[in-house]
Amino acid sequence: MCGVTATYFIHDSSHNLIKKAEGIALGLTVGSWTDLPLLEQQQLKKYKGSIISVKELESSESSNTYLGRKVTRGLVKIHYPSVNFSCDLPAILTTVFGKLSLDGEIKLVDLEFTDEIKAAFPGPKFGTDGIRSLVNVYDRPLLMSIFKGVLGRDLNYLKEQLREQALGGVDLVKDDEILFDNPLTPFEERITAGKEVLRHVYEEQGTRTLYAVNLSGRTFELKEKAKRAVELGADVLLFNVFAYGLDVLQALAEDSDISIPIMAHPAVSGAFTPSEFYGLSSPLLLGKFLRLSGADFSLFPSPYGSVALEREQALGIAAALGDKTEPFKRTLPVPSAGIHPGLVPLLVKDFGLDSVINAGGGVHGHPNGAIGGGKAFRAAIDAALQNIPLSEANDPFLQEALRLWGNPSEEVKA
Ligand code: 1AE
Repeated sequence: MCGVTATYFIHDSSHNLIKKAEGIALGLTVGSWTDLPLLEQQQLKKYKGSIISVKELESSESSNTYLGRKVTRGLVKIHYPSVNFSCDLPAILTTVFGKLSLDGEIKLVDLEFTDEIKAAFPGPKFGTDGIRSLVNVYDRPLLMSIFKGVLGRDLNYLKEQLREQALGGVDLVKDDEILFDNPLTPFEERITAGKEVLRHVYEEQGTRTLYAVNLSGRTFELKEKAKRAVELGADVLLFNVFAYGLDVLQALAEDSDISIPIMAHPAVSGAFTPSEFYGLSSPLLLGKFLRLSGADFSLFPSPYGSVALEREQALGIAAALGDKTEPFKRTLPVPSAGIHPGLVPLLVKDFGLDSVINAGGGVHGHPNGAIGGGKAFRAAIDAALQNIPLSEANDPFLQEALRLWGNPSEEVKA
């Protein structure tokens, strides 16, 4: 059966999940079914959606209270034949969750693709292994920091901030996602200035840091801009994919001239994912779809920081990004937001070696500045990998960070 199979989480007020499932399978494919003459029914058969399963779940008092009425909850799986759509996410999403996304308490939790359909998608160009060879780090999670407080600042300020971050020993530095092309720090100049700074740091201390520049602007200008970035020697492109659309990411990832990794930022994705009742699941949007569309990195809120995601959801994203049964390179998970060194053991335990520890405030807010922040994180990563409690790690920068922000990994154990 070639096509896609959608899993929906439904809260149904009419208490008839089978009828609801039939309505979806018909409504999103051939429209009305039983009212049509037999001949037409035969002609339409190959386009009809089919119900794969309907599973009723235990009722939930909190859901009933929240919705103000008693509902039946359930998981419904429906298969849509591939003859109905062209092999692109806009067509597939409109098929499985177009009008349906507007129709009451229904959430798209998963979408399974057959191999023929997967073959139409690029997946990451570099993936986890490719990124590791670019930074030449194979035995620990990578460390990334974020420019902060750079709006209204000039190139010299950015250069100094980049230098400090790199001297702290981070593997990557990314633009803040809210830094767009602007007269003080134009896109192209950020790239050339960034290269020069990072070359100097490499010459001084032998550590290599990559810079992810924010690819921004109007959709139809992005490809040319990305190619120019490659010509100028950019390392990585940061991309606010959900402000544009997954198909735009795919178009960038598929272009062989855009020969550098793409880092997907989750900005705007919170408009689609957090509700239990509506939207799309985080593992689907920030995991499966981003990987399919070609993101080399996926940023998402960790379960622990300032903007936290439920742990199960965050782990689900990472599982989708790294699922080895998929025919794509793996995407690096980047659990983020409000991360400080005291959280490193929890992140390493949850997301493993093949992940990126990412922090803005947790690097720049260190009492010894961004250099101290980077060093504190590197010491925390080393300790976590050796199973040494952070409080016992012999590193002054790390101990300073723990005094400032705490040490939740040991508080949890106690
Ligand atoms: C979920 C994305 C996190 C991000 O982009 C960002 O800027 C985090 O900043 P901090 O680490 O919370 O200061």
